[in-house]
Amino acid sequence: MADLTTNKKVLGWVDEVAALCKPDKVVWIDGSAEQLLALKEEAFATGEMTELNQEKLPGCMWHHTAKNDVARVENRTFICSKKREDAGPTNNWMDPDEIKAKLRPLYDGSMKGRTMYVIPYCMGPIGSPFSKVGLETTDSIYVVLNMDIMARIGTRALEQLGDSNDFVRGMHAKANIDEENRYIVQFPEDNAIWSINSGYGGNVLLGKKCFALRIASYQGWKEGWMAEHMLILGIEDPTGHVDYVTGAFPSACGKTNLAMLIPPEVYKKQGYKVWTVGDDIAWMHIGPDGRLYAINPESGFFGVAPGTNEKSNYNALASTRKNTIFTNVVLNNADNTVWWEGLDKNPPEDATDWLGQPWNGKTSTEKGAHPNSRFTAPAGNCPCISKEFENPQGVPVSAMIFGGRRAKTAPLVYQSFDWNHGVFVGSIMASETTAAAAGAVGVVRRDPMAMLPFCGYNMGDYWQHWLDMGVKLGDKAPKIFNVNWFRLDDEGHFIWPGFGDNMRALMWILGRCKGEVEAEETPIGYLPKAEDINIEGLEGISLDTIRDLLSVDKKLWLEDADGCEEFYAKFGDRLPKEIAAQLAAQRERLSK
Ligand code: OXD
Ligand code: MN
Repeated sequence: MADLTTNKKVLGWVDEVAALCKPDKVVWIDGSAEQLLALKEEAFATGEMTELNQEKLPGCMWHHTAKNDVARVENRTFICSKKREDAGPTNNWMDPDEIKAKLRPLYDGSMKGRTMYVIPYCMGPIGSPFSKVGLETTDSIYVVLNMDIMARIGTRALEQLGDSNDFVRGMHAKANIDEENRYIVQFPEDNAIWSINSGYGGNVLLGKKCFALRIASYQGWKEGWMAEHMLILGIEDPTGHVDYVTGAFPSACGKTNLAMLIPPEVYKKQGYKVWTVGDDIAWMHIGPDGRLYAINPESGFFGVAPGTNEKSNYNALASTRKNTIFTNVVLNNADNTVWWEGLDKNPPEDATDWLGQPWNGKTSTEKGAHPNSRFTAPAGNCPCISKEFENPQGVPVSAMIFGGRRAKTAPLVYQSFDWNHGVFVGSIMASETTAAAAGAVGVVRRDPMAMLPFCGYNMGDYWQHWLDMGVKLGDKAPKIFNVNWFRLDDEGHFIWPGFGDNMRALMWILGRCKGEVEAEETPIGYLPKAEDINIEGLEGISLDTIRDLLSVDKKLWLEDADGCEEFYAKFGDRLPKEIAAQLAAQRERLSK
């Protein structure tokens, strides 16, 4: 097959990868409908993918991974900068030459008897000055078909690249899906990613976490922009004006749900609407007017299936009704559709579970779908996709929100005093483990800006980069907030209803951005007055409940400050002085 480009750097790199992996043939992915259709047919024929009911779920497919290959593997993920201290204390590190020497034999000949696909892809809208190109080589049709949903692939990506050498070189090989030899390695200084022995999305769709967060966060630092683990949403008011908000939450804290929320009746009847620009990643640049603008580098959603239903996230479910890949969910043999825990109360009897085994949902005591089973759905399917989704300049950001799962400490919503205090608020972000997940309840995992597994360089330098961006943005900087949907009552029940009702906190946030609503100054930041959170139409929530949700327990916050100090200590002299000063100042305010 003919090469798709004359870019010598691209051709040279593809030759090198082919010489190492030794595939029987090399196929360039041009992204055409015919080529993708032929690949689907091939995957159906080999059993790699299963075609679903084409009347009920047109264009949809089912796939299951190996049992040992169902999630991102943080302990096998490396940031291989030349110097260990440039990866920082929160990343695994190995010397780049050493790890290459260790992994090369694993790649060597791993594609014998297989085809190597070369996928050119563009992260961000084609034609945007903020988009970036990558190439991924892989021996997996599943990867090709997922990349087609998650990124703009094929000839158009190569056209975006032109003769430039500025592309991320991503080398994936399934090899034997051997857990012991699974490695997800980023070389930020070389624009390169090596991923081997996995077929799970987060490890192998290299445009996503590996490039758009780990490599891009490093690029953003060097080039003066930001790559963040953030959703992007727009709130349209009854006059048609849209304000945009980004939000960083650790994995499994409801980013996709917040990004696609349906306003409660009280706002809907006034004409408010919510539009989704992105559900996972935001790339942000300072625009000509000095404001911060965000694009979503992805073109699809790689969402968690279990718990997604008509009520919890109508828009996400609707997004999966066509041209979607389902991974590790239940296959309903009766009508060749899919099911997962939390979809409805009617599990299929004649089914295949995520391991590919016969499964009866009415009698089985085992789960049919893996808890981390996924849908890969085109963003264009989403009923509330923003009309700015393809805007090459992105959308202006009015507010940034941080949030985690905190049973007691963090109030429903609060605003930082200013940008630097907001960076501090992001740096102390944490999420508590739940009884279901870990056993020990309330164990705090620090996850600054929700970037712990995704920051491609020393997190101390990353905080300094945030502080520097604040200086550049000056009074045009977005306002920074923190939210917590997960406060528990004494019986361990969630107090706040969450989901669409989170709009009530977003409306306070927008009110603050516009200077329309007052706040109480507290040691941790500006808090709403209880009566400024709209509770019209909320059952079982009174002003007293809101007061409770907004309470700040100084003792708990001081204890938390000790945890922050311990965490900060790991960074030594890479901890920005300003961040240490913010913690000291907060402690002092709390001790008064
Ligand atoms: C994640 C994801 O793990 O988005 O954060 O898949
Ligand atoms: Mn994520």
